[in-house]
Amino acid sequence: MTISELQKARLNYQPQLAPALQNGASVKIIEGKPTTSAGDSAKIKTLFPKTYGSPILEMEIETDEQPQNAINVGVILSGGQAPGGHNVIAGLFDGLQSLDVNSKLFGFLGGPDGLIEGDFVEITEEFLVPYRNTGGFDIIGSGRTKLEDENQFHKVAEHCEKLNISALVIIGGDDSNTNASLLAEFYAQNGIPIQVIGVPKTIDGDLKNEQIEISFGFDTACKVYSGLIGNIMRDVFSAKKYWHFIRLMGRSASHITLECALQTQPNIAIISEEVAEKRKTLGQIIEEIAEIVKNRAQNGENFGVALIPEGLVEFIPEFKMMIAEMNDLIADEAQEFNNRENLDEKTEFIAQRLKTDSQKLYKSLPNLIQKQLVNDRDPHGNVQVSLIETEKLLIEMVNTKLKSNGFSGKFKTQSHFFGYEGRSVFPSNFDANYTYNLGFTASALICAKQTGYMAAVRNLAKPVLEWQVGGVPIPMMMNIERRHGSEKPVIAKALTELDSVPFVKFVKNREKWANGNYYIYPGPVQYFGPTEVCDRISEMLKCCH
Ligand code: FBP
Repeated sequence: MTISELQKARLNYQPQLAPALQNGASVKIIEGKPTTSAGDSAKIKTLFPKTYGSPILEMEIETDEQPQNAINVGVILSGGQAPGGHNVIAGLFDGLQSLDVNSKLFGFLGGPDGLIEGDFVEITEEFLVPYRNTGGFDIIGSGRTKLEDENQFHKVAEHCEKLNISALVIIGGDDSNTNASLLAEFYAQNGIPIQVIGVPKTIDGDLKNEQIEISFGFDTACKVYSGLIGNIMRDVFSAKKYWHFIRLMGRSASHITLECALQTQPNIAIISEEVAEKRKTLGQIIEEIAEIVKNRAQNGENFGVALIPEGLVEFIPEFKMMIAEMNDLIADEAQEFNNRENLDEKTEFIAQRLKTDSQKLYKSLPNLIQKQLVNDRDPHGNVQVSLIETEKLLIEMVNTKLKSNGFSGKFKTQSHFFGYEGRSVFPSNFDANYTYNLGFTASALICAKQTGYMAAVRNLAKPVLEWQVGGVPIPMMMNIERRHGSEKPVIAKALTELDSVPFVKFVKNREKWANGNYYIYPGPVQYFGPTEVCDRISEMLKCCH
């Protein structure tokens, strides 16, 4: 197989290990105080009698090494790709080998489905070699099936028993780690001898809290998007004739948009959480953008760059209400709706039945967006908000607004969506090291006979030699939320906080960036070269320290 020169070079990259792991995965464990949960402690305690209250664990290097037994471990990747997944598996494998060379690692294929169906591959050194330090999740694949009911838990246990697996590692986002915690608790309650350890993954950056500084993949994905945004900015500033509207991935939280804004200094960046907090209407957002376009045009600058978070529309209160009404309508009148022959008729069907306010909003939307709202539905019939081309929605509505205000300048536009470009990239040095340490830490938690923990690496803004590793009990991150009509224990999603250092920094600068041209050109992710270029950490991490 032909591989790129960069891939060849990256295969030889040796991630550094935090000091505690440098003698292998058999470490000294320091227990902290018992913990509680992020919210609803009494309910979480009842739901997790075995794993609630466990202490935070810190690891130190073990100087008095004891011989360890071989362990068989299973691993899955769950949810969307994030740079560094392969290195979590590499770190886990190397950690297990450091305990005993006869330890075995089984990768279950296609995410949770592989665990349920017992579809696996044994991960050996030879198998692993071409994947070290590479992007993607193709080593074993991933999936979005939810692992949450007892039948599934029993099936998983049966497959584990056949392979003599005594621990599972689930690499995923907030939902997958919530499920890892449910699985750990179920096995602990039922005396099934399988430990479960989670690893924090998602480019969205919304799986973080006081103990988990950042999920892996965020650093690389933001560097890729910021590099692309910077390229566009340079083009914009050269040609001076277009406004570029760029929608950035991040299903719900706006961390990616905020991070990219701080890395590149665009003329406009919308942060969904602020929109929700200030209860802004779509009309207000359009007016604010139109105002910036007009002001820049008055200075002779008919160009600019605007960043739009993927999840925006769900954070605009009136839009959220309209989508909820649409979902109900289509569910209640499914047959009538489905009988409508084409998209125009379906659009009309919806337009006529929405309540007054939602109807007004729906009718004000460009036809393209009206159709997308009706057409792109998930398997439950709900609107798939992430597929709505918000950047085009804003362009068209700003254009209309400018015209109705008698704007005489130019508003020529280009639209983009950056998402998949950044999810399977070679991990940055930061993510390559971080993920390798996460995997290795997971093996140390397994060796220490822990369950219901998430692997944690802290002090990430500092060089690897100052990183601290350990484990955080997953119930500690949980609260109770209403999901699909019933109360569920879930890991609280971390949204952008409006008093956080990154957001405050953004607010302080945004007016200046709107009216001037302070673009920063970060360039592509660099893997070799000066440390300030290659080991640059995200603005989000910088602000945390
Ligand atoms: P995870 O939360 O599973 O890591 O996935 C995040 C994400 O990349 C979002 O940013 C995006 O909205 C979504 O996945 C896209 O999902 P899909 O890969 O199914 O198109």
